[in-house]
Amino acid sequence: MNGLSERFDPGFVWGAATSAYQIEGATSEDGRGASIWDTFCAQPGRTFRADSGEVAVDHYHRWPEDVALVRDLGLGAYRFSVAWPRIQPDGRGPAEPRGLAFYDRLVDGLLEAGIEPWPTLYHWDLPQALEDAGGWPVRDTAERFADYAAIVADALGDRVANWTTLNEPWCASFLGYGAGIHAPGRTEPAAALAASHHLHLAHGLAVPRLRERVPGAKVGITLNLYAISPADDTGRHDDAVRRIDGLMNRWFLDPVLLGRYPQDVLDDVAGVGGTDVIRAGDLATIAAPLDFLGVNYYSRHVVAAGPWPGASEVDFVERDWPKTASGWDIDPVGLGEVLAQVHRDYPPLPIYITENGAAFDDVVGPDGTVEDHDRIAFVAGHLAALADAIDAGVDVRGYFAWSLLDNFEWAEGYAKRFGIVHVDFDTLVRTPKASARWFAELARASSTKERS
Ligand code: IFM
Repeated sequence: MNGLSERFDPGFVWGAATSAYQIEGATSEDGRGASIWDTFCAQPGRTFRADSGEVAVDHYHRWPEDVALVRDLGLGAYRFSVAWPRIQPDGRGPAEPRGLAFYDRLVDGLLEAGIEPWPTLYHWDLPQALEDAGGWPVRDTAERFADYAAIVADALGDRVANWTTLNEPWCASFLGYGAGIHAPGRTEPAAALAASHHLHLAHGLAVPRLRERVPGAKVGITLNLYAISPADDTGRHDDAVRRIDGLMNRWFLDPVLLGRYPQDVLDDVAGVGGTDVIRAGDLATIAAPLDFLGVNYYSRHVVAAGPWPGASEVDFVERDWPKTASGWDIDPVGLGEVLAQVHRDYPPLPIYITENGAAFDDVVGPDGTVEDHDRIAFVAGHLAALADAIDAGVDVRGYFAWSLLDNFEWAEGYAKRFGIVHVDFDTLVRTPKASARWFAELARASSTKERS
């Protein structure tokens, strides 16, 4: 382990992460309503091989086995998401007791196993009924989210301390309503911007509702942040860097942590529309004080000015660089850059890496094992960069591997395996990969400070 474990404090949180739609399955059980992902997956051509989360990895029924896996790996924390359509099938109104009971059992099971539950309230599975009423581009969705957050807090707040409102609002808004490659599959740039604002508002409205109900709650939000760099150092591409950093990082960091949208991005998108939904007072709500920032880091984008002088287009440059099976550059240095940016430009706040990991084309050996040394190298490289950032003064307190299990990778269906635990998608048998054993040993050695 080359001394890696010794670079983290004994109190550092080691965990693994999942999300509801990617693992639960049982989409029609116990009163669950339809989500935008059920609808999206049913539309031809939206996901690889028309895959969906209908069965996923059947975590809804196999959760005791999955909790036991986390326990056996010796991880202290498990990050999961609550499916809004299980709690309020139509996104509004009274709670569905069977949906709440599922998370109740899960939280109890985690605590009995000595694992800290880290729920996220929204990981992209909006109730379809709310999308039918306009979805995230409509302000009412933010109000409905705050009500839903209050219901979950009332049910679990006596046992759950760490709460994350949203996972990756960039994906939910820009991929879902702009690029259309995620549910609900809309390609309306103005709606994407409006959606991003209402996601921020939903977060800001939910924070006090959580705090009222859960004394001592630690509340945060998870953002996916990217390292952005220019295609060369001539200075010609610096404005492309500014634009993309603005849209991918600062558009989400600034409102939540500074209480304002970046003026340069507002100027960039002035002709797009959608920002007229921002009302006086919204930003004060959105900037509700937080206890932590969740950072999901996967890769870097290298950008270049578009071909026409003076035009605003940006090219994303393909580098000849080692890549994951998702085609993403393996760039641990970027994690350090992202953390340095947050540290430099925003008020101090504890940070947790709530996701980091990689898809690789895992090979199952004749004995059923998966020797995923590429994934071990990926995680080790990122943890070394993380330790450097901590040494440089960034307050990072935990790391969650994405993902505990191979699962439904959204538009990529089951083609991309991110798990540290292999899942046979036919039999649903779980088998820890070499990376799980390595990660468990690192967590154990770090927590006990024994030499690895
Ligand atoms: O699988 C996703 C997860 O749902 C959100 N963050 C990125 C992961 C890998 O694409």
